[in-house]
Order: sequence, then C-alpha cells, then structure tokens
Amino acid sequence: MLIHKMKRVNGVITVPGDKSISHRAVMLGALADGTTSIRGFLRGADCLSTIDCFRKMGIRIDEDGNGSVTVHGRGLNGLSAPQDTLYTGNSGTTTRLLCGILAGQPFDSSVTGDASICKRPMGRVTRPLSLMGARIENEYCPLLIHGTKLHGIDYSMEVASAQVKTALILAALYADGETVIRETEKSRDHTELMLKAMGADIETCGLTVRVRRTNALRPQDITVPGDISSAAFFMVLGSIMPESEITIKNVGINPTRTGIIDVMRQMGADIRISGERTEGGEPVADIRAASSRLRGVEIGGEIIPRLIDELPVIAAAAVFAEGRTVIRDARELKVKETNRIRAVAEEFTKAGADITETEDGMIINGGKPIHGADFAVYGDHRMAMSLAILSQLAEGASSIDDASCVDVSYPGFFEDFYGLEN
Ligand code: SPQ
Repeated sequence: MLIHKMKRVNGVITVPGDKSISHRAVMLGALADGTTSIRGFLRGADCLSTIDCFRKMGIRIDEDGNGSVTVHGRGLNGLSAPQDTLYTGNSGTTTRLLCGILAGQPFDSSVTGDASICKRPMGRVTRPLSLMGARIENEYCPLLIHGTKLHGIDYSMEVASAQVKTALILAALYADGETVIRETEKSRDHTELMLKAMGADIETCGLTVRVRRTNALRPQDITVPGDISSAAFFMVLGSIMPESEITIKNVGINPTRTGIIDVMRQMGADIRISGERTEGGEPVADIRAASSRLRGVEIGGEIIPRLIDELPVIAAAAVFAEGRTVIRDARELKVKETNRIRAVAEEFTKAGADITETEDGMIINGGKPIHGADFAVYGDHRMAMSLAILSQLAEGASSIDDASCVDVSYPGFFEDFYGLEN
C-alpha cells in the first residue's frame, strides 16, 4: 500500500478500546458467575481470537458488532473441554493468559496460533506454571495442557511481563494456598484492578502481588477506555507534523501505561491532558498533541514496561528529534510479533535514518532528512502504523507491504489517520 503524505493534520479522534483490557474483560467475564457487559470492546483480530477460544469452551458471548459485548459467565469451574485446538491467531496475550486458566482445569486442551505466535517463547509462562504443578508440554506452540491440581508458589519474575504475571495470577485463582508474584519492574496492572473489582482475594503492594484461591467472581459492567498504545501514534503524529494539533478523546491513562506521555514531554512535545476521570476503575482522559520541536532523549530502566509497545513509534519521533536518542533495557522487543529492534533498525535505515541496533535497544541520531522507501512490516501491526507515521516527513514516496495487519489492534487505523488531513 502506498502511504499518502499529509501536509498538516488537525482534528479530534477517538481510538478503539484498549486491547489488554478487552482481553481481560472477556476472560474474567467468562469465569465470573453471571453476565458481564462490556462497552468499548476492541473488535481487533486479537481480542476476537480470545472470544473465539472462550466460545469453544462453552461460554456464550453475544456481540453487537459495535463494541458492546455480553459474556455469560459460568463461574470459575464452568468451562467445558474444547473439542478443537484453541487458536489464538497473532495474540501473545490470548496464548499466555489462556495457559494460566487452562493449567488448573479438570480437562486437557491444546493451544496454538499463527506463524509469529509459534516463534514466541511460551517457556516464560509454562516454567513458573509448572512450579505450581501445571503439566504443559512444549515451550513453543502448539502447547498441550493437561489440566491438574495447582498449588501456590512464591515466584520472583525473570522478565518484566504483564502476560507472565497475569498467567500466574489466573492460575492462582485455582491453586491451593497463597501465590506470591514478585515483579522486577511494575508492568500493566489491569488484571489486578479488574479482579479486585470482581471480589477476588488479591492484594498488591509495590512490586508484589498476593493471590489466594477464589470461589467466585462477581460479574461486572466494564467500560473499556481508548487504547493509549493506539493513541501513541497520534501523539507522535501531532507532535512531528507542522501546524498540527490532534485531540484524542477518552484514552486510558493507567500509570503503568503512560511512559509514552512522559517520554514525549521529555522530548519537548506539547502534550496536554484534560478531563481526567475514572471509569470502571481505570483512569481516563483526553490527550492533545500539537506541533513541537523535539529533542533526543535517553530511555531505559523502569519506564520500559510502561511504554514497551510504543517504542517503534517513539523511534519514529526520535528520527525527527534534534540530537541523539538512546533506547536501552528493551530486550523484550525481540520477542514481540517480530524482533522489533531489528525490524525498526532495518526499515528506518532504508529511509536513510541514522539508526543503530544495539543488544538491548537502539541509538538514533535524529534531525537529519530521510527519504521514502518500500517498507516491510513483518506482519506486525505496530510496525505498519509506525512506518506510516515515519513516511509522513520523508522526501518522496513510501509504501508498506502489508496494511491489513493493523486489524490486530486498530481496525480502521488508516481511515482515522487520513481523516485528520487538512
Ligand atoms: O498480545 P501481544 O501479541 O503480546 O501484543 C503486544 C502488542 O504489541 O500489542 C506485544 F506484542 O502487547 C503486549 C505487551 O507487549 C500486551 C500485554 C498484555 O496485554 O498483558 C503485555 C505486554 O507484553 P509482555 O510480554 O510485556 O507482558
């Protein structure tokens, strides 16, 4: 697809619902006793995979096609054995969180996904689950899960990962005794917030989460805020384009996700937050981004899990920022939908950007002109959207080899993107 270049962008948009919260709402809704209503559900391919997996386990889930979803939960022990392999598509979240739920069921199951999922490491989830007694064959998909009795553990995590943490929390709902999970750095805490609201026995203190077996979860009415990981593309676009201003309404600003705002402001971006409120236990606000002169920054340490998915688009911002940007401590990018360190470095280099891949991140010397190119996106939604942003200020034409992969997290991205031109 050719990327159309816009001169200026202006306007107000609403991005689709948060992907992480949408997954969790369906999963926990399925395990609750009764009907959970979800508004603002992300109808992206990943979250639809989650719905499909739970339907295969006997859960009735009604959808109106506009983001209203009703999950008819059957309780923690109400899932039925799936007749087929559970197919998780491109979704790491579905795959890893399912492992936590399936490990403690009274039935066996198998889980697999697309070619990208089959290359992503699952041992980070299956190994700690096995310490709880889980019996899971293989460290890459397809996974064979022999449901069994679980017991609590005290586990210090090896990587900062909300998916590993959540898989253990979900298994702990079925385990005898207490499970203690110690994080290295704080990762997104949507599961903890939702489970507390549903009445689970869960406590968080700093980097430690304690969970005890739960007999019942209360169904909820859940309103999913706009996804800050999707809003990030417009924060960067509004900042780099001349004479531009974009307001993104109704975005989730859970502090475990707002690293993008901190970094963009540190780069000198004119980002304003207004209308802060809490909806369904999650903080929400409107975010306005306007044209700014950006400067390079150093990004590393505890902020990384708070912006891990935004690093490709932050790298695009860094290309247009004066001076050097160094991203470190971001090894986790290598095990996403693709190796996002390598993919960003290779594709941005095609455009003439001064970017060097490092062992745990990248170094970008920004503020130099770049040119258009024919980009590969490696089937990765965040690469496709980041390259569309990068192309806006490149001299000459650009294309991407796959635009449809944006459907994973942001169906309708290009309509919203071009709708801002003026
Ligand atoms: O679900 P998936 O494929 O892993 O999606 C990604 C993404 O870019 O959308 C990562 F590739 O987001 C993850 C995120 O990186 C979603 C997530 C979650 O909902 O818990 C947590 C993060 O992953 P991790 O491995 O750091 O826990």
